Amino acid sequence: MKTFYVTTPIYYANSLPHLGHLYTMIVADTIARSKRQQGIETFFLTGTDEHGINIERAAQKNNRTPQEQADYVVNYFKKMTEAFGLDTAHGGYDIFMRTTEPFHSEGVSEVWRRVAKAKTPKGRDALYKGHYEGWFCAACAAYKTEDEYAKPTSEGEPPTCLIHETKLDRVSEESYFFRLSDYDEALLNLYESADFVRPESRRNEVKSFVAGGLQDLSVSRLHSSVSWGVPVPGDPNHTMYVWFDALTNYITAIGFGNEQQEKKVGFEKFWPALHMVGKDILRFHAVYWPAFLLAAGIEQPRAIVAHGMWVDPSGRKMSKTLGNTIELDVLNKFFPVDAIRYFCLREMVFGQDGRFGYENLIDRTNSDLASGLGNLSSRTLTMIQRYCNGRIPAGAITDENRLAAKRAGVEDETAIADVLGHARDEFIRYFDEFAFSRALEEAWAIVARVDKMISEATPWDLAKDPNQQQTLNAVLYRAAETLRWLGVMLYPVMPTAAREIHQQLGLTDDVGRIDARGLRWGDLKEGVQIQEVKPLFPRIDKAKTMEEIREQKSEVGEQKSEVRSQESEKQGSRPVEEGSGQHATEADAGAVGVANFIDIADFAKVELRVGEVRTAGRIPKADKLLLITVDIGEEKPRQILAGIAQYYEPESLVGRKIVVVANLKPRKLRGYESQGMLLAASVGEEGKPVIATFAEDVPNGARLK
Ligand code: ME8
Repeated sequence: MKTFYVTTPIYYANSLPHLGHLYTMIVADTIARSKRQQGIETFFLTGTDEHGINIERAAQKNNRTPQEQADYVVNYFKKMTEAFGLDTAHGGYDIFMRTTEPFHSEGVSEVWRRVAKAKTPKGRDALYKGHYEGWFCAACAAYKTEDEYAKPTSEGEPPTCLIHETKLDRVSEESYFFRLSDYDEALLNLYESADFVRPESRRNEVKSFVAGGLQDLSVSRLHSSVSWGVPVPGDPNHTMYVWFDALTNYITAIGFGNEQQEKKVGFEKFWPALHMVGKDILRFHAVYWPAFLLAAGIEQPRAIVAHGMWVDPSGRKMSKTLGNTIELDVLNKFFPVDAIRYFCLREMVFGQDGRFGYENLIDRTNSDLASGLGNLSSRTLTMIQRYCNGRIPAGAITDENRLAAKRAGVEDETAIADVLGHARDEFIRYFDEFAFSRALEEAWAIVARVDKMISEATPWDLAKDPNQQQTLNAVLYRAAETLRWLGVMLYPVMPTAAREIHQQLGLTDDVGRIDARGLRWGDLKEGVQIQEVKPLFPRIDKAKTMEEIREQKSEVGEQKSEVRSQESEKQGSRPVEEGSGQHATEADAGAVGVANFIDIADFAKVELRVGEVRTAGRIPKADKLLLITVDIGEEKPRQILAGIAQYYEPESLVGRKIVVVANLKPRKLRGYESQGMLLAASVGEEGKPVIATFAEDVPNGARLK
């Protein structure tokens, strides 16, 4: 039997997942479902990357052990994968891989031992001990070369990672090195196959990186610097580099180097895999991983496919520090899973970056799903209910009715079968090239065509004339048969809606096991009793939903700040990141969506006062913060830091009356004490601040009640 293996990256267990992580899982899940439909035995892996300094630091910050930190994040991941129908029970992943599994240490140690014995293509030891001197970014879990960091502005300061804008760690210690520099030719050979790294643009990127020359890679840290990881076999003073450990998960999960998974899954049976990754980690997958495998004498992956990144509607990269990530619990609360899946695959041109905004998601759901596919399904089935006693009518047209049917706009059966067959072939072709957006365009062209046929044929008029019964039946059969095809084609993208379409059509075969390649026009049997007609995608009220999302986001933000401040109290004060007020690194997995009323006494605890801005200025190296002083009727003006620098020129604020939270505990930001908070509305998708002010004259210090 044919087999197929698809993986997502294993995500860092330092913070909770967001839309970006969900996206890769959706893409991999879609591919896995399509393979399963074709009768191919498929194994789908996702999971978490749980070792390394990154996790150690997050654990420390949250007052947990590294294992507790990993468990906490995994718990949330599992909740979310279940909510989004991506878990095993819903036909999604087959393994949620965790690098803290003992079988993984066993397997990765075996890979290390093999590499340690290996010779490079140039006949030298693949692994050697040396001394590493350089800079390391904990967030990337990567060593940084000069062109990958920003030099410090003042002496004695470390450089900053260009990706994470965080300070780098100086590493100066004994280390094992992997002799990557000897693998350039072997790697370039691999890239000769056009299918190995995809899409083409990414393949070229990787090729030129390797052709530019490779440096040896430090693959261990001293145990005294990083203890949370897999010890180097035979040298426990060293901990394996987290990427060596993490990448190897793809083979240990299916049984390489360990009996447990070998028995359960089978390495030979499923390897090689297709690795679906974001372009941010392409180098690790397309350069380091193949080189490790070459050294270990293990077959290469089937392909490494890199997608683009989701950015916010204004084109900014999504980041927790900017507070513009799309949170999974908000998505899950307001949108059907299939609408999210459809949107992700339709909106992002695969390989390029895509903009994600709730408003776009609502628009697409309403136009393509509620008015498009959903409407086609409900109008067709309702008419079958009404005009054909709820049974699938006959599609054939006899010779004497052919002309009348043609005049009514009813396509000939062979013509519509050809159109559909061609669209299906194109759909599959695009799908196999990961051009999901193009594939879905093909499917929606069919929706439009059949919709048009119905509108032209006006079955509601045909129903008034008994002589037109055959034509009426023919229209409805064509629409119903098209829906059956669409259900099969769209199942990998929209499993719930596809099942629903088939169920409402009265079909009992599992749509998740029907291969679109085998669809034949006319297999929908006349006389089948259709089932209760239910809307597939109810319309979303845009204004109301946007309002609710905004409310929910601020609720979530507040609860997160609360979690954070409790946590920081436990640890004593720790620096608050710039711009992190709304979205902390973690949300309490269970504390979302609770609408709490407060007593007036609670409100009275907040001391809101009228203030007048006296001075305002920027802060060096903090492009989001303004430092303002505000007269709130006290002896001395208050100093306040506000995250509004991207929206307000400091000069424009001087003399302005604002509202200040006067009894907020002072806190330090960027070395300045902030002695209050100004109030602003958070507007639009990007949460643009608009400062609250007064239409009438009010004295400084007046209390708001
Ligand atoms: O890199 N848009 O984990 P990670 C699209 N542990 N996809 C996004 C995204 C965005 N804005 N943000 C994240 C790691 N992703 C390592 C991987 S694998 C052996 C080790 C997705 O938690 C995308 O798949 O930083 C990206 O490659 C991945 O999350 C990075 O996840």
